[in-house]
Amino acid sequence: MNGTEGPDFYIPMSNATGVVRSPHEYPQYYLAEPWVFSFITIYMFFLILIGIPINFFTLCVTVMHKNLRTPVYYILVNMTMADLLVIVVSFPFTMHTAMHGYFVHGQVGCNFEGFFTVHGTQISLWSLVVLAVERCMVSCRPGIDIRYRRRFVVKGIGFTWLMAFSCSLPPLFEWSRYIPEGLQCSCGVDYYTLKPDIFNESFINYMFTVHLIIPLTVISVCFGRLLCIVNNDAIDKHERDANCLAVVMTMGFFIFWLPYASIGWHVFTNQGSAFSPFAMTLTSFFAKSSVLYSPLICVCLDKQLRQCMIITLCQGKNPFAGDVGASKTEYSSLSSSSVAPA
Ligand SMILES: *C/C=C(C)/C=C\C=C(C)\C=C\C1=C(C)CCCC1(C)C
Ligand SMILES: *[C@@H]1O[C@H](CO)[C@@H](O)[C@H](O)[C@H]1NC(C)=O
Ligand SMILES: *[C@@H]1O[C@H](CO)[C@@H](O)[C@H](O)[C@H]1NC(C)=O
Repeated sequence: MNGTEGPDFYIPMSNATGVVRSPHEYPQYYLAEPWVFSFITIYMFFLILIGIPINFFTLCVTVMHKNLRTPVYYILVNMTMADLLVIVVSFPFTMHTAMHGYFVHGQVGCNFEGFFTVHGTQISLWSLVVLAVERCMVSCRPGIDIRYRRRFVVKGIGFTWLMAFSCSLPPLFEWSRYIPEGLQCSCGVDYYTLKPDIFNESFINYMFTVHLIIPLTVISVCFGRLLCIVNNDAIDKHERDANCLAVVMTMGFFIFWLPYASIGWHVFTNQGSAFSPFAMTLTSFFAKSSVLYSPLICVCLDKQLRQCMIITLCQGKNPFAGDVGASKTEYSSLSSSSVAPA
């Protein structure tokens, strides 16, 4: 045996030596030295510390500035909200778990952490799908009505939440399950056992098909069509910049998530074979840092957003108090852009 299976865990280490213990009850210091767990704790702490302000700031700036109320930014708002959800709700659990070296919160904590991580990530993934389709629509049919695009994106955002729920909820209701993985201080879905009583195999196949392959295919088809018109001058410069932003954001997402998805798929298709808990932990914690990439990419690539951020920052001590009058006179050329939300 290459692993030790329990009722609610699977540890990728043989219990021949008798040291393996349930990750819901005992520290897992036989999998890695305690300093590795401390390192993970500090890493999570930094993700929370950096992730909250940059996502929150991006969210505030996008909501506050009227000239950022275009469909592309609606999607950005959806993505930053999803990131915040993951950082605020699920990361503190992960950090606390790593601090103790095992799942101190038990199966409930595991469900909680797994659910919110998968849910937030799926919202981001489906947001990128909606974005790709929207980009395709705008670029292939220039002059399409902005109100139509808005309605499309608003419906699309509803759709992202629906799709996210259809991936994150089933493991809570006995179609597969959330289970500690890697060094046993974060939770993912069960790639490790077949568990026919919870139809694990069908769920993993469903998850990889509907929640990875299909979105990836739709995105590829849309971006494939964008390639043909990349230098078409009939298309507004702003729209072409937005296309570029969409492509880079999507690449960012897959750079963070494909290593984890590949390991999960490998473990699933090679049931019972030996794999390193480090490989799982390394890729899953790398994937967790994806909560930082979308605002960072936008700040780097999007001049308009950057400008709005600078305006917000320079407005005074408390830009969120909405000092509208002053900003209107001081930044006359951009005055229409700095109206506080109603
Ligand atoms: C730290 C916790 C992690 C990484 C939790 C689990 C994540 C999943 C079960 C992820 C599933 C997938 C998502 C959300 C999007 C890309 C494809 C996927 C199926 C690997
Ligand atoms: C591993 O083996 C030891 C000694 O036989 C036993 O006490 C322990 O419960 C086993 N661990 C698991 C998780 O089954
Ligand atoms: C343990 O892993 C090795 C290498 O991955 C594999 O060849 C072997 O069949 C596995 N043993 C069991 C019991 O699955």
